[in-house]
Amino acid sequence: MTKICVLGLGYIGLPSASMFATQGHEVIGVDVNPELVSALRQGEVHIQEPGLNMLLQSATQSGNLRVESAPERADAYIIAVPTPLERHPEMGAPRPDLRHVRAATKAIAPLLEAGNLVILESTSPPGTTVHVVRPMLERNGLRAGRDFSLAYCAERVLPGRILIELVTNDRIVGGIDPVSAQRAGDLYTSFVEGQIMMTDATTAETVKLMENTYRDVNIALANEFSRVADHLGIDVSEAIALANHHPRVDILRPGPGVGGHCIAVDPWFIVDAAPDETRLIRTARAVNDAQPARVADLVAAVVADIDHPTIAALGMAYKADVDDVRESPSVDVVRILRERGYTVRAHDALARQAPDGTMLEADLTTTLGGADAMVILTDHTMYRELEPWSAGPSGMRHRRVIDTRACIDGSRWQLSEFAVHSLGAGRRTVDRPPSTVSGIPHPI
Ligand code: SAJ
Repeated sequence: MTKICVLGLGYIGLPSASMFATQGHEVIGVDVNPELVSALRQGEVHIQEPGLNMLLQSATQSGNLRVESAPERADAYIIAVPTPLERHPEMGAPRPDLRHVRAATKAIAPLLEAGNLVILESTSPPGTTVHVVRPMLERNGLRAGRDFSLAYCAERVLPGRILIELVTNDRIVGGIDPVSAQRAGDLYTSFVEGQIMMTDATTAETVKLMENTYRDVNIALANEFSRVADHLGIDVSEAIALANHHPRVDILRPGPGVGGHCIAVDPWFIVDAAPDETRLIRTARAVNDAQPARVADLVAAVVADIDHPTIAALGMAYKADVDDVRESPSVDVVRILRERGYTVRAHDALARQAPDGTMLEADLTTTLGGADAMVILTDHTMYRELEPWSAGPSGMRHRRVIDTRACIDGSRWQLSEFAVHSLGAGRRTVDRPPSTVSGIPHPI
């Protein structure tokens, strides 16, 4: 078995370190956050991810996982630290921020010995492994390829399914030479059941970015189709469902914007690497980044006839059934509405705090009680399963729903005399006014 040092115990590093430990490797999990280190040593997991708690327990109980604040000599080093963006509006496009990658590489360099393997897992701009990590590791005289192996291998797991996809997904491994790729691939075979494909490091880095950029551009297309549907007065959800019956069409879903620390971030790594070749990618980013303001405009239109309306915003996480509020478009929508003077109560089914640390509403009934409009921003299961009478005994003051994820059955809510609006719902709002059917019990 191999002694592995994993640097960065976040969404990817912690599951990976635990997975290697349960497979019998000796693993030192390293993080620079002392609170995180002590929490993990107590077996407390800071990430809401199905199965992760149990995996960490079994990894710790196996005696193969030790959590430390600094790296130690090992046979293999895996760098899984964050690679955020540096956003300076005056600078134009956001730039990749590699400070954590550089810090982790600097921490490893003095420990490096002949025969070691170093793998960069962090999503990184093309060329990071070869032009940033490699020279830093070679400062002590060892040569990558000759004395130690160096590879790149990003994960492609879907938050909410991390433990499943860590095992089942195919992996792309890129080496600075074929031996490095092979050695890294061999290490992952200890738990990866998917296909492991080899290439060079820069190609592997670019492939990861292409995957997420592909998704961002296609989400932008769905969002633009919803604008077209509003303009034409047709229902975009119906149109997309029909179009996706074509054997080679798979249009994604409109929403309030693109969140998370990947899809909204990674395209900028490609733009940064090839600024003159990436007009489409930039435009798609602009389309998606314009969605929160578009949702705020829709909310404003729906409550335009009400003095000092109160808005109940449901869902602060960036996507369904996760508690991650980082880079969430929901947070942008709430911020914009509040900047415009609206009273907004922000609730989330899973997250307890907004990114700025403010507490979110804890009780849905209280959040909805007396509100003039409810805007669903994240399609958590709790919200999908909402019933029109969910607003509790006092109920909402006005029965208006803005469903930005098209995740509730609008016709059922209309039967309870709710006016239902959503993105690209042209016809649903215009041709199909809420029908009042006598005999249906009033929801509140
Ligand atoms: N979204 C839409 N409409 C859609 C799909 C998504 O508005 O049809 C929004 C979501 O609400 C969310 C954002 O896009 O705000 C991103 O969600 P996501 O589920 O597309 O992606 P992530 O960030 O949770 O995970 C992605 C995945 N990449 C791809 O699907 C190509 C995952 O496989 C990656 O491993 C992950 O990024 C990552 O860490 O890179």
